[in-house]
Amino acid sequence: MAQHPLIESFQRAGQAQVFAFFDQLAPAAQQRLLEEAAEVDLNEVARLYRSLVAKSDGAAGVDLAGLAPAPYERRPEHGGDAAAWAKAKSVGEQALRSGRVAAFTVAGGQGTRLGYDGPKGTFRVTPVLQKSLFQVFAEKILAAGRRYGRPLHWFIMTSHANHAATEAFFAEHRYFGLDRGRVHFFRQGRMPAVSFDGKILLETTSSLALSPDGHGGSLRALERSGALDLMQREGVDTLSYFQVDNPLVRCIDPAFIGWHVMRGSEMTSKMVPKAYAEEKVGHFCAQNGKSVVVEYSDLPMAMQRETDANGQLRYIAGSIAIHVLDREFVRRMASGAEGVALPFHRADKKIPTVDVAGAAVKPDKANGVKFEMFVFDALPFARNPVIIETLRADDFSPVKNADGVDSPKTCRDDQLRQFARWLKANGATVPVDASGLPATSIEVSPLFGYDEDSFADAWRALPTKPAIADGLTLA
Ligand code: UD2
Repeated sequence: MAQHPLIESFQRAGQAQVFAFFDQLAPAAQQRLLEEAAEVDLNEVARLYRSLVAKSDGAAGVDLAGLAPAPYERRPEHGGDAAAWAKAKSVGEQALRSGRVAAFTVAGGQGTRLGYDGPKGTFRVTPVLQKSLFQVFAEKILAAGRRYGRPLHWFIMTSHANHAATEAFFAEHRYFGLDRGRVHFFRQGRMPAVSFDGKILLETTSSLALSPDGHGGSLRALERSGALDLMQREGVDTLSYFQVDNPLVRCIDPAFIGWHVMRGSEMTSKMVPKAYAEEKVGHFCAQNGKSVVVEYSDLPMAMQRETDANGQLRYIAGSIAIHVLDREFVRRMASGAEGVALPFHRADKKIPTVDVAGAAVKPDKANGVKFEMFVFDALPFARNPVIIETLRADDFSPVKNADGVDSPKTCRDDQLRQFARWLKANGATVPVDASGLPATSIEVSPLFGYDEDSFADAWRALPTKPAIADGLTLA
């Protein structure tokens, strides 16, 4: 076989199979394979195989010792300290006026459950104008920049698979009115899949089975891409993190940012009380004096169903993947320094690969393992972490599935309910059903109002209030 220092390092690591077909490949294909192989950290793969595959029977193996529900800041309407919330809001507004805050979206996921072909952010979600997820976020960020007199930087993490299409979508839509110099795309890292005996799998004879390294990969990707340095140059030290699938999210929430700043927190997270025991969200917990998130798949169902003396779920604090991160905390987590790295999780998958003759194999049961990091695993490393309650109706209605829960339909209805609530709170007559769903399709552009305060100001300023009719849009 052709000799090359990279090939030799794979041979020494017991991964010679990666180059089994190398001599038969055209030079361009050889080059591509070498480039992919150069992305692989062989020591990391060996370590992950030893700790997560060889030693384990495939069970999650999450340590539940000493686990208890995490404390959190309740909303004022649920008994929280109204004065502290008001203070947090004004501290957050001050942070926004001083330009310390940037928005950050993780958009590297593959969106397979939705069955949509294309970057998930390009999926159309709004009830009347059918705006895409990206457009909704862009307009919220644009509007918040205007409100606080400081345009915001927006960082968007993509994957190898959707990077070019994501950039093209923004260019085609002229960045939805944002200053293109403030919209920053970067790709997340990839991890190779391995067989159950630790061999890195080929997807074809000339390519590795590589997949995104999880949203936790965002921490190292922020560092590697130079985004953290850019933030530092721009005086940004606070990142408002959210997922691409949730158009209801308050991308820029002054009270949330304020709690983070006020407490000198390195990572602040939002919780919603779980709707029901089996809801598929992570759980904020306390363990050995630290805050942790335990995924729904890792917390035994008996614990998820436990109730307290009032009959309320004990593990009530659901994680909806909305965080505020301190820039230097991200840098520390990304440094890979001993003892501060995010752990990897294993997921057993059916991984398309090739057989010894190089023929394609489409497995019908799991044939290997993918490795992913989760951003919420940073929480136990953060100084002064804070968890605050938010109202689901104002922050969380993701599009994940084609039908049923968390689908385009449920998300559309939740947007309609929010618009109706804002209108009613400001004196408009909007007929709604028992669930708050208006009878008519209406839409409020984030550029008109993107939360109850900005909406109330814009509504008040309207010289004549429009009649609420089907298809009404406030822009
Ligand atoms: C996530 C959380 C869950 C809950 C829920 C709320 C995990 C493991 N679980 O579930 O506890 O908070 O969200 O909606 O996170 N992404 C990347 N790169 C990747 C993988 C994902 O950018 O390599 C992004 C993806 O584009 C999306 C987000 O991360 O914006 C969530 O990904 P998901 O759909 O895999 O998470 P889900 O629904 O399993």
